Amino acid sequence: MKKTRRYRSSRTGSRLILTYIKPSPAIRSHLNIEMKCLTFVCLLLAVGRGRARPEAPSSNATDAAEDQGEVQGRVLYNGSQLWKTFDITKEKISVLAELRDEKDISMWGGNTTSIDILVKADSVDKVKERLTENNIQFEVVIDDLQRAIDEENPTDLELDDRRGHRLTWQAYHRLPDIHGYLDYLAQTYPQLCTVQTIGQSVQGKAIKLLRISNGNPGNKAVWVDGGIHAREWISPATVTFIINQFVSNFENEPAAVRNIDWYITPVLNPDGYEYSHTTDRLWRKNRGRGGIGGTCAGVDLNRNFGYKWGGRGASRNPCTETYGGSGPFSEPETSAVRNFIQSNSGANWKAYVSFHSYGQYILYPWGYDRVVPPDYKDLENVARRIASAIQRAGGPHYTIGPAANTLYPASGGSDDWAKGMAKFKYSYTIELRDNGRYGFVLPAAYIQPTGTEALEAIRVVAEAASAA
Ligand code: 0X9
Ligand code: ZN
Repeated sequence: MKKTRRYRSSRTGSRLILTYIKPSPAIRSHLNIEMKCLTFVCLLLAVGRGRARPEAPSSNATDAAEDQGEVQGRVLYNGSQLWKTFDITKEKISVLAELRDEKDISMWGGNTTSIDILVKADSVDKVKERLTENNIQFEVVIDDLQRAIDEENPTDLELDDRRGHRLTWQAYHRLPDIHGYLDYLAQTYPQLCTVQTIGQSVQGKAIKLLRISNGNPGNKAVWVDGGIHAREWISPATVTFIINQFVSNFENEPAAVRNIDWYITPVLNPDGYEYSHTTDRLWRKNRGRGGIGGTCAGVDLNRNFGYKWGGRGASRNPCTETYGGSGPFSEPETSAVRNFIQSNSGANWKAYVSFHSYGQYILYPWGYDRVVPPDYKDLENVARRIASAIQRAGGPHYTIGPAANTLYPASGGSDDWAKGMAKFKYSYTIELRDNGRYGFVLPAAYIQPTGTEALEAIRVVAEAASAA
C-alpha cells in the first residue's frame, strides 16, 4: 500500500500593503560606487541577520514569542513584512539601528546597495514614518511573512516511501525523514556509506554523520556540514541533495569526487531545526538554556567554535541572535564536530565546507577580523573556481571573499576553527540562495536549482582537496 504524508498548512490573509518606493537608477548606481559604505552596512548587519555589532553587544531579544503573535505555542508572523531598504549612509543606518533597538525591526541581510529588514506587524506604520522622515527609500518585498512561510513548503506533496525512505528534494523535510534517509543509504549501499552518531544535541537528538568512501587508502578527507543555523532550511536540503547525487550516481562522478572520504552532517543543529519547523520558523540558534538562570534560550553555534572565540561579532548576551555561549565549544553540537575531527586524525583532512544561507557568497577565513591567512590566494583561487563552476552550470552570481571583509567580522565560526585550529587547508562558508527576494523563507521549488549549483561547488572542492 502506498503511504502518503500531507503537510499541514494554515493560510492567513495579508494585512497591509505599503507604498512601493522604487529607488531611482541614479541612487542605485550611486550606492554601487560608494564602496566605503560597505563598512557601515557591515556594522548594521552584524546585529541583524544574526550578526552582532562588532563592538557593542546587540540588544535584540531573540525569544520571538515575546513580541510576535503566538498561537498554541507557535510564533506567527501575520502582517510582518520583509522590506528592502536603500540608500546606505552612516546616518541612515543609525536610524535602522534605533528601530532595531526599539524592537520594531530585525535585520536579515544585505549588501552595499540595500539592507533587508523584517518589520514587525505592529510596527509597520511607525517604521514607515521613521524611514520617510529620514529619507530612507524602501520597497516591500514580502507583504505578509506568515503567508510566505505558509506557502514555502508544499502542502499536498505525496511522499511515496516504496524506495525505503521519505526524502524528496521538492519539500523541506523534518529531521526523522533526513535521518531516515541516511540510515537507508547505509543499509542500501554498505560498501560505500556508513552512518554514525557523532554526538547528541542539547535536547538529546542524534547528530548524524554519513561517511561516503570507496575505501581507497590514499583518499583525502572532506568535511561538509549543513544546518548550523536552524532557519536556513535550504542548507540541509542542499546537503542531502549532494549526498543523493553522489551516492546514486557514484560511478559517474569524477575521479576527484570518488577518491575522497566524505564526512557529511546535514543537520548540525537538530533541536533548532525541529524548533524552526514546529514553533518559530525564524529561529537561528540551538536550544541551549542560555546564560545563568536560562533567561533566553539558544547559543549561536557559529559563534561557539573555539578559534578566537568571543571576539568581534559575537555577543555575550544570551538574549541576542549571536550569543556565543558560555565558552568555546560549550555546546554539544559544536563539541561533537571538534571531537569527531580530532579523534579521526587518521583521516587526511583537506577541506571543510559549511553550508548556510542566504546571500550567495563563497566565504573563506578569516571571519573573526578583517585579515586573511598567509595562503589566502589559494583559498581565493578555489573560491573563484567554485563561483565560475556555478555560473557555467547556469547558476546565479556568487560573491567571493574573506568572510569578515566581505560580510562582517564574526568570531567563533566553524570555518575559522577548521582553518585555524584543525588545520584544514581549504575552509569555506557557502551562503546559498537567494539574494533577498525570499531570504530565509526560500520556496521549496528552489531546492533543486540550489542543490545543482552546490553540487558543482563541492566537485571543485573535491578537486582542490585531491590536489592539496
Ligand atoms: O554570521 C554567520 O554566522 C554567517 N552568516 S549567516 O547569515 N548564515 O548567519 C557567516 C559566517 C562567516 N564566517 C565567519 N564569520 N567566521
Ligand atoms: Zn547561517
